[in-house]
Amino acid sequence: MPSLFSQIIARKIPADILYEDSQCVAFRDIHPVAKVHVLIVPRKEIPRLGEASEEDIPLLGHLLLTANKVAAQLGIFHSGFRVIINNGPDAGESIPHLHVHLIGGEPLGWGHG
Ligand code: D5M
Repeated sequence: MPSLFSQIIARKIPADILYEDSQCVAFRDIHPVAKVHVLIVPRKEIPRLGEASEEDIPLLGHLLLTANKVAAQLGIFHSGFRVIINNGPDAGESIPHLHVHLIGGEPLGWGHG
């Protein structure tokens, strides 16, 4: 069974998709914790960061550079933004498909995310 995010990537479940390329897709988080809250998700279904391997190093870098790109696209590149990856239960990871949270659009306290 494809993950929820794979179903969004396959357009089986609707989402506000802002960016996509051959390796990843970015769409707005359904429960935003700040004015801008986007998820950057690899097409490859890696369950979580802790299960990424050496072969995923270029993909992991690509996800971070995509955060830069989407931040610029949304006009928050210069005001600042935060990227977060939740890994496992204590971090509150709820969807077992690796995703980078891009958060910003307002001053962020440490309570965000
Ligand atoms: O983050 C999982 C995130 O996924 C959480 O912030 C809500 C978001 N989410 C859940 N369902 C959807 C849909 N259908 N569209 C967009 N965003 C969604 P985690 O790091 O696992 O806690």
